Amino acid sequence: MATERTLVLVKPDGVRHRQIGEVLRRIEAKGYDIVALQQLVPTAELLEKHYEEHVGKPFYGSLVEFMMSGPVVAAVAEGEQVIAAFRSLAGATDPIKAAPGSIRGDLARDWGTKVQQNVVHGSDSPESAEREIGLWFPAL
Ligand code: DAT
Ligand code: MG
Repeated sequence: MATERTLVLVKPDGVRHRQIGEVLRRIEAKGYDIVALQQLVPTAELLEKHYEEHVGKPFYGSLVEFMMSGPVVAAVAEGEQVIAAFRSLAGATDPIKAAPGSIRGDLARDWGTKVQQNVVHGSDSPESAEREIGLWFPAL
């Protein structure tokens, strides 16, 4: 058994399109527990820590601008191998390439040239999950 926790974000496009419930529904339908939940507009400081591996890349500025464009829902999901399982539920980073049936493949509406508007974030490893949960939920 490898019970894990992962950080899930419903990004501003998902909140704007009233997809919070649908994203959380898919996580619960897969058998995972939502153990923490909050809505907030993130600060540039929080995003710089969250996206530390992307600081300095060409898309970083527009990614942060987008992430601050409206409220984000942050959730912690828990269960067996939830980190990989949520990445699978989310689908490929580029919503145009994300398979039908995945969150990004089914729900992304604003794709066009904007890869960043891909509805959700999910941690990519146990180390990132621990670090990201600490940033978004310091009390956990
Ligand atoms: P993921 O969100 O699938 O973990 P990532 O960590 O590589 O993807 O990138 C973080 C976010 O940055 C991603 O959700 C969308 C945006 N992004 C990634 N690569 C990009 C690119 N080449 N151009 C524009 N935005 C990009
Ligand atoms: Mg990532």
